[in-house]
Amino acid sequence: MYTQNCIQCDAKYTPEEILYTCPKCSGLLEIIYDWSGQSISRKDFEGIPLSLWKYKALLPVEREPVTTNEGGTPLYKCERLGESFGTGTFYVKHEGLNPTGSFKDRGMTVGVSKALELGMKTVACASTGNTSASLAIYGAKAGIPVVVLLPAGKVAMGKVAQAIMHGAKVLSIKGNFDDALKLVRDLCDNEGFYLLNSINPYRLEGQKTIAFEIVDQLGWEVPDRVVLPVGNAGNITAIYKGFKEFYELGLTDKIPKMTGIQAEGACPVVNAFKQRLNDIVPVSNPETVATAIRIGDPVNAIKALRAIYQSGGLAESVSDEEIIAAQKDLARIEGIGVEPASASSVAGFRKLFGMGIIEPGETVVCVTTGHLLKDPEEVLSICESPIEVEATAESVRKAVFS
Ligand code: AN7
Repeated sequence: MYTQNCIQCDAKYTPEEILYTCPKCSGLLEIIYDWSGQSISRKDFEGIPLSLWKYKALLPVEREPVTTNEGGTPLYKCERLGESFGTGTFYVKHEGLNPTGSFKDRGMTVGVSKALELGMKTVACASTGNTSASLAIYGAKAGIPVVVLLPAGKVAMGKVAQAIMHGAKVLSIKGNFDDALKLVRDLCDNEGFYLLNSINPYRLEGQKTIAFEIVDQLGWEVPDRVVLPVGNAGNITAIYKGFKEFYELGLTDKIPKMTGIQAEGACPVVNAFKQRLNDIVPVSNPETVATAIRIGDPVNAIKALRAIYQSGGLAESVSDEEIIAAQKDLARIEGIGVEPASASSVAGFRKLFGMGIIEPGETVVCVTTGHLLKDPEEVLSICESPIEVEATAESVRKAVFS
């Protein structure tokens, strides 16, 4: 049993109500479970291969899910890169290895399953790219139409390719992501489309499984800190909720310090955190190489700031240069290929360790949220070009040894 609860005025709504914010006070909603009378123990999860639906008992979906095998992503131990930072080993949870190449699939398998359960006929979202790619495949699999609104000229090529190939109706909006989100909210309110941005509390339920998997992969240990990129601020909220639920169920004994990283040109959550505020002042012209997190007015900011304060975590910004350096180091030292937004987690970890804020000996997990192939154009713009050679053995040898 669960309800949709307002985080602000604590009003409670039944699971069937189609709501994105509280009708009474406009507060954000979250799914709250009543697990009393149910006994959930570590044993229930043992011996089952890692995947999102391994945790169905803790998810708000009753029907057969719309799934393409999401979750079960690797947790890599990064010894060499950690040594080069001077921190020692840290972990990378590589969410880029989900079906569409980003963590969004966790939210969408749950969100689209819920859409069918609620009898919704069309699903929609605004997106900096990954959300649209993900919604497109789950809409295709569910056999329902998908409408996505993208900020024109600011979405990485791989993501647009996915959205159009999987049959979504793709609109390119002459504005930024924040404009596109306002427009799609209006469209959903007026046309009865189901909104699957991270303001949808059901979508975030899928994403909380990142926390469950980290605990599972560490053998029921909870890391001291989880570092991740923050854009619309849904994922940090969701992962915190996952750790909190395991803790409240008595399955674990602590909650990690949630550490959110934003790009310098798009960092309203960091600005709010540094002034110890409970809400943000939007950034009007966000800009960064990490287009996935080029967001000035994150809808989940209030939830994210709560997650950060309650867990004793923090928020920090990184420059585009620091993001690119971390992206290259992950690729070349650890063999982990990520898109720029994802590399911001590792860039932030490196910076915070350098500042003495993250301490030696902490167990740290950085979440890399999207795959390298999402944004090949950025890669070509920051890496050496292939060397053109004549098709002769001599010119090949010359080029190899030059
Ligand atoms: C790779 O696809 O907002 O803080 O519309 O694609 O939960 O928003 C993407 C966000 C981090 C930020 N890393 O997560 C979208 C979108 C990658 C992302 C984020 C995104 P949130």
